[in-house]
Amino acid sequence: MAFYFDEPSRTFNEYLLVPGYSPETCVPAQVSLHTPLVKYRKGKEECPITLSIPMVSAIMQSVSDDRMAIALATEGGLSFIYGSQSIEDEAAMIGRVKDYKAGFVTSDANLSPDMALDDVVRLLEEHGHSTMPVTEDGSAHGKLLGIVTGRDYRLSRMDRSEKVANFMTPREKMIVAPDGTSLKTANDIIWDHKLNSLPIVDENDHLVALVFRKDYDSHKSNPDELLDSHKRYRVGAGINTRDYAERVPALVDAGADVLCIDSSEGYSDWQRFTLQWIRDHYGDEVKVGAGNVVDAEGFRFLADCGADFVKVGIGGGSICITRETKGIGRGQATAVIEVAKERNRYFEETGIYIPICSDGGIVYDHHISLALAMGSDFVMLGRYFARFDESPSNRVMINGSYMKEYWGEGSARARNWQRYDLGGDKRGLSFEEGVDSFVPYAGSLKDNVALTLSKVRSTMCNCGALTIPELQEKAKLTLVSSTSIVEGGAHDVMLRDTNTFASRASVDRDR
Ligand code: MZP
Repeated sequence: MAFYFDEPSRTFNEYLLVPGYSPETCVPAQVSLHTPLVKYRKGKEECPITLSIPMVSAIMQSVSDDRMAIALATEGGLSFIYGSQSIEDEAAMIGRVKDYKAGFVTSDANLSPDMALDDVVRLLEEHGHSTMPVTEDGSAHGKLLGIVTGRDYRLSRMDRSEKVANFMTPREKMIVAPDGTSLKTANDIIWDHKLNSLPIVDENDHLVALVFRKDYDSHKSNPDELLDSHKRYRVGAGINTRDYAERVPALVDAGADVLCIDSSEGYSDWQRFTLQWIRDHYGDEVKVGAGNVVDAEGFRFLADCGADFVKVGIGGGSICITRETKGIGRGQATAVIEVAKERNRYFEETGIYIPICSDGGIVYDHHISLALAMGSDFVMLGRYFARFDESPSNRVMINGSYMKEYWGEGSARARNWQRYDLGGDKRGLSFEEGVDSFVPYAGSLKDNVALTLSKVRSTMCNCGALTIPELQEKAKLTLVSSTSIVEGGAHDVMLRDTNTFASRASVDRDR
């Protein structure tokens, strides 16, 4: 006979945290949000990779590319670059994150000396940048011969066919700095010589990057930024259970710090084979998360297969229709609570702590606090990050409001069939498990993450916790009745802002 769980499966919205004692030392400024990303012998050794904030971005085409990864690592979180693209393209995105040096820009509008003023005007229109290095072959890293800025030409007086070589500021009149110069030194040179930009060149006088005066303030180092031992941003990468023998080496070579098997359902031999292949070829050197699972058995299986972290959640994603389509899944809160208990049992038995990630279904900012309190070490978010400037999708105007496109990996648009693969020769999506949608545009990642985390810190203080482990230890959680959920929002008043009234459920979501 089938097995029946005793409890109904519940979502985050059905729980609240009951405050604990807050001593006077428990203030948001003192809260640390550091949290382990991969398994380690807790109490005996340091975790090899620790996140500064408990947020990672979803392994999705509409969420995590190199730009998102840089923005999120700057704040202390981590992106998993989507795997539903060619191995070369995914590795190139990883490479761009690892090569990125805050404040050092690879020039995308470049000239060669035999180009004409007309080309300058065209590039200006295309890229909007008025500073254009002139290199021997017109490439971003060619031998530097000069530079053209708005001060070098006058459109009203010059012929459009005039050669760049005749009006550029030549190399011998330029101030440059050698490769390896720090951002601070570059900035000092810019100020000392009253420059707008400073080209960085290698020992052969080839252009490496440009540093701009206007960028300096926005690139002052951020105390939380997530860096590797070479001071490069950390980045994760999604993999699948089909082409790992080719994809994993390419991603590791490109510098990926951690991998994650991206699958809608992880309690399977396909994950076991993938993890085994990685352990056979790289030992413990390559860190890899697995999932998704929603119960103790699934966790135990992936832990025994060697997963470095385990992702929890099936069917709770905002764009996910897996529960409707296939009737599988579990309420996210119940899944996290059960998996966290099993994780703790596993730790008691083995001394190895395997972080768990609550993936999908975070609607309000306080759901992050609930997920952490219930035992998650970090959360993965798709819809949340898709709303920001840094997500890869288009911003569009719909009915007078800006929206960003957001589509599921199981939608016909993403066609990520490997995520739903159950073996066999058949390849391709046979039915959709995700939708193609819009989410309200919300501005910059930095501002939104800061606000979200200020709420998490504040909740933690209400619970008397200054760290995530302390929150997990001290949290007191209560189920709420459907009537008390109504009481939880503004009620029995007429809101001045009718839009807010029309979508009460959007306080955090649609900010
Ligand atoms: P959310 O933050 O938008 O609620 O959920 C994001 C999560 O949904 C992803 O991390 C992934 O686990 C899951 N996802 C992605 N695509 C689909 C789909 O097409 C999906 N069904 O469920």
